[in-house]
Amino acid sequence: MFRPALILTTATVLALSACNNSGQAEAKTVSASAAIAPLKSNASAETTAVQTQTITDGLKAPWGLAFLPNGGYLITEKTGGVIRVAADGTKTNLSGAPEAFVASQGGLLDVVLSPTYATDNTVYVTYSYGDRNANGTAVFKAVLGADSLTGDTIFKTSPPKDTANHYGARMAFMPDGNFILTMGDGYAYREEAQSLDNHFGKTLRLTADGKAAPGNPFIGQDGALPEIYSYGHRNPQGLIYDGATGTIWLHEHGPKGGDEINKVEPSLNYGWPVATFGIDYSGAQISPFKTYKGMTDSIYYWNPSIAPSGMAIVRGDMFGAWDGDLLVGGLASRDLRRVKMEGGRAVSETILLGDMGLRIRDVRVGPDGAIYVLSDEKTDGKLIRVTPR
Ligand SMILES: [Ca+2]
Repeated sequence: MFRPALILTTATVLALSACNNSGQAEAKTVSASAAIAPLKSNASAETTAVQTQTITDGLKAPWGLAFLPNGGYLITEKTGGVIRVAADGTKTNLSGAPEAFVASQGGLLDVVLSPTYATDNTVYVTYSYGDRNANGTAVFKAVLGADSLTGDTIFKTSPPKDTANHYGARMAFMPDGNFILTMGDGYAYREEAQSLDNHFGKTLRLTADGKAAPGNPFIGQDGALPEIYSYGHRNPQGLIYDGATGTIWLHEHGPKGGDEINKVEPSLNYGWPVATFGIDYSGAQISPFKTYKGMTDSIYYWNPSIAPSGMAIVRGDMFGAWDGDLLVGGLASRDLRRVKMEGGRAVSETILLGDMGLRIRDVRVGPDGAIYVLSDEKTDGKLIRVTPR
């Protein structure tokens, strides 16, 4: 599938400009669902001292991290395998992992435990399926054995694309037993994020078996895919469900500038590529609009970009006043960001682990309350535990 994004973009912008009779293309239009304008990142150095401990290293571009009940870890390597790491750091490469299309941003991607893991050892792994000409994001459901995965692919995004970029691929389970899967815009298909007849630039809500979950907002709508939960996203590589508040938080890569944190709710349009604080990598304008009527604003954005990947929410006492704050890994910024939250809004941001200079691919809060990060090196990626000093 190929559609000329640049031409379509220009047409879209002209059409939207024609609709804006005020001529105030740069004016901040207050969206229907968010009366408060998004806050722009203005990060400062973290003042709380932390210490780090490397649990294991030598990982091949680690991408996703999950915690096993026995104190061990499951890690996906984008260019390697699915790895079980024992509490002491010993690694086991599991047999039976799905065969991924490994190129550029594709490979083995996220990993989460099923909510039913305690009784059935079920885990979920996302990966990029296909080949150079036709690929997308897939979900593999498997039973975890001592040194194996036994399972099947239960879902593939459609239609396939011919780029090796913007797979989304983060997963988060919700209390109803369904899970959210993010899908990127495929880089060359950004206009498709506004169309409901495809999976590009969407969040999808799926059952434990990979079907469209009952109650999804566009079920029964002509031309709309039933898996879609929200749309108008670019490339979301951070996703959490916060059980304490019942909130789905997502972050997504902007282009040059305009990385965003969004509060995800069903049926809403998050704007890409009509509304963005970013510009194209060439320096060209993507859209004259930063916000747009009927589309939902982010709560927070970065300009310049940090290239966010991985997300967690601090819950518990270990970090004191950080309870309820969001953590976001930075690839380009080579650090970890703590976004302080008050009443569902971002209020400030601090920079952690900047002295390590590591591209951070994933961040999670463990069952012990500590923060865990994966660093993105090609052959020496690390699992690092972060605790207060
Ligand atoms: Ca947006």
